[in-house]
Amino acid sequence: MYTRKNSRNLTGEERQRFVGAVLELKRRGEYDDFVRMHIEFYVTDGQDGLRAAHMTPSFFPWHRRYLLEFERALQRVDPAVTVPYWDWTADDSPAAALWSDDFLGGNGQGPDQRVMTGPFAYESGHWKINSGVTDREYLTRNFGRPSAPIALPTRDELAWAMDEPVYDTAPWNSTVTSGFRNRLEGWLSEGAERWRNHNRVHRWVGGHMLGASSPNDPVFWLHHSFIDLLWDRWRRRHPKAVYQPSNRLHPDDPQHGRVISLDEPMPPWDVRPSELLDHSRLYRYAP
Ligand code: CU1
Ligand code: CU1
Repeated sequence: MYTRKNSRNLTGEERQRFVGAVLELKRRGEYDDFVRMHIEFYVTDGQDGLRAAHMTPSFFPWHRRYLLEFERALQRVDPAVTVPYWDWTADDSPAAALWSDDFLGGNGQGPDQRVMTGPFAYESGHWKINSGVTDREYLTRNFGRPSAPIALPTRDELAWAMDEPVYDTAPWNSTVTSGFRNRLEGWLSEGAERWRNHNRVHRWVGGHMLGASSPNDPVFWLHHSFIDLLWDRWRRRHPKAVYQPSNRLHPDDPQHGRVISLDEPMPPWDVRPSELLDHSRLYRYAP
């Protein structure tokens, strides 16, 4: 049993050990295995096949297990390390301590949006992008997308998702407009407000955080640690709500074979969403 802390409360030593363990996984090649897994499971509505990770009810349990695998890898390097979380409703600007030189480094600079500061700058010599969706070898960020500015989600925007009492609803994809899952995952509506909550944060950081290879930016893990915390918070607020779909979809359902119900195994681990609902024996979140 261990604790995941708010990233703003990490001591200097805790930051250093988290960064050190991430860099060691990168050096060993294990980090890029995680990036490749995320690319492999980035299946959208427009594609065929099972959607285990995105645009799907199992968005939360899939990422919970993915984070646990990453955290176990970090802990094989340094048993004291856990994945901190980034509360982007509070630390909502480029001035947040998260982006300091001894933690995740700062914004991308220049026309190529290259990260130039901190341990994940290309010039540090330890962070070469090997599995991206482009052939750029340096990490990129573009905070707030200045060409068409967006802000991080506010508390009210997050509350709009957290207040929703139903977990998810048919057709279980990116188009559903009700249900907690897509209100937090954030594939909704059109225009300026198109990207909500979880997706908005990927858009706000920009650069590598935009696409299937988003775990190339280590902030991915801190973002998804907060998403995992929010799933907990939602379950406590709606104790009668259940994971949906709770039963296998009928073979005539157009989403049959495309989404994972409560007791169907989730690749690549063959773990069921029902086995991932309660993590209280493994870890907790510090307030
Ligand atoms: Cu993901
Ligand atoms: Cu994400």
